[in-house]
Amino acid sequence: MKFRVSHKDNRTAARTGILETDHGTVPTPVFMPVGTRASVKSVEASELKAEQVHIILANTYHLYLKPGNDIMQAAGGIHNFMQWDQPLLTDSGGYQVYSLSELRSISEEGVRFKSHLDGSKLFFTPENVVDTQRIIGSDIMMPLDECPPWPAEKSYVETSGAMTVRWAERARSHLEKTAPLYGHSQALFGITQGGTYADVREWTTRELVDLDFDGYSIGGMAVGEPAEEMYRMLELSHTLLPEHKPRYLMGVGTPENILNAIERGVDMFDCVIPTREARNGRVYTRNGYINLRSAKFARDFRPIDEGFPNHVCRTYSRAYIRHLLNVGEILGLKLCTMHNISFYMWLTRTAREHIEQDTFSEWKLEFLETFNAGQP
Ligand code: PRF
Repeated sequence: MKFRVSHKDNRTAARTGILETDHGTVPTPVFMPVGTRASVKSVEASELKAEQVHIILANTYHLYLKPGNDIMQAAGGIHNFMQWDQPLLTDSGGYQVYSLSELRSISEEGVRFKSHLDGSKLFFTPENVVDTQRIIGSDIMMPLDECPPWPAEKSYVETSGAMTVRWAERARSHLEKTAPLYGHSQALFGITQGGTYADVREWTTRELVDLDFDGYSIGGMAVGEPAEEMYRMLELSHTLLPEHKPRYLMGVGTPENILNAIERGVDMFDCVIPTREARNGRVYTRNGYINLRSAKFARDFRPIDEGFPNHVCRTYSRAYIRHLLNVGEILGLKLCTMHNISFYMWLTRTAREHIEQDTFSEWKLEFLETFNAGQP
């Protein structure tokens, strides 16, 4: 994997770049739709491409449980399995173990937990999580980490952060003893932690930078802390992370969070918001979001967002999609999902264009003013 910064905004830390993988190049800043179980819910690979999606995310935890490593390897890896031939990033599963599974016990060796599917006992270590990601064959892998809750005692965040750094080191040395299985190369990022304690964040970041990863993920954010605290951590991270490596803010976020993070030097994002909300009928417009389940759209034959340049807005009305949702037709969920993905792709694409023209800040303010004014 290679990364090159192509343009730096002249007033903020925003930058555009190009991430090169063996499955193609990704312009940054980029949003990665979430395809946890090797599917961006209801949307095919060819449809993702049509919405100009460059890279998607999948999850080691879920894929390890089902279909399991045997089937994944027999399929020739995830790209082959799901027929997605573009870049793909996998999260390590650490975060999912904490949010989904029962009976976790964390030790220096790794994390013991019970599967949320059948209660079977499992054990993730920094080493076997790299092995599983070799089998999945993602272009970019994440090491096992621990994401502390917010708020958490400083002493806990310190101890946990130190262990995350040691786990990252173990992941790195194990990576060097293993090889890709399918002929394409696989990058490994480091994940910074430290919650909102500036000194712990700084310390974990410096340690990981010394280990020289292919890129850096900023973990432990968007877990309930005020947005201003997250922005403060991003400003700190910007001063510590090497300029020529990609930065990925994990699990973020709303359009506003994303633009504010881009302004602070972040290059990559993933979040379930656009796809999850779509399945509740919430769709994005440049004037804020609307809920298509509402009866007020029953006779509204306008598109979701008038003049928005995507397939769903060119083709269907609010009234039609509302009807589909209302009677439980699965096409309704799919059209909402495709629309929201395309909205997030438009958001990051437009951000890139404005960074290149040195007009990012003005555009951000203007976009947010219109977007927030329209909120219900
Ligand atoms: N670690 C990992 N995945 C994540 C996070 C993290 O801290 C977050 C934080 N919100 C989202 N996804 N491995």
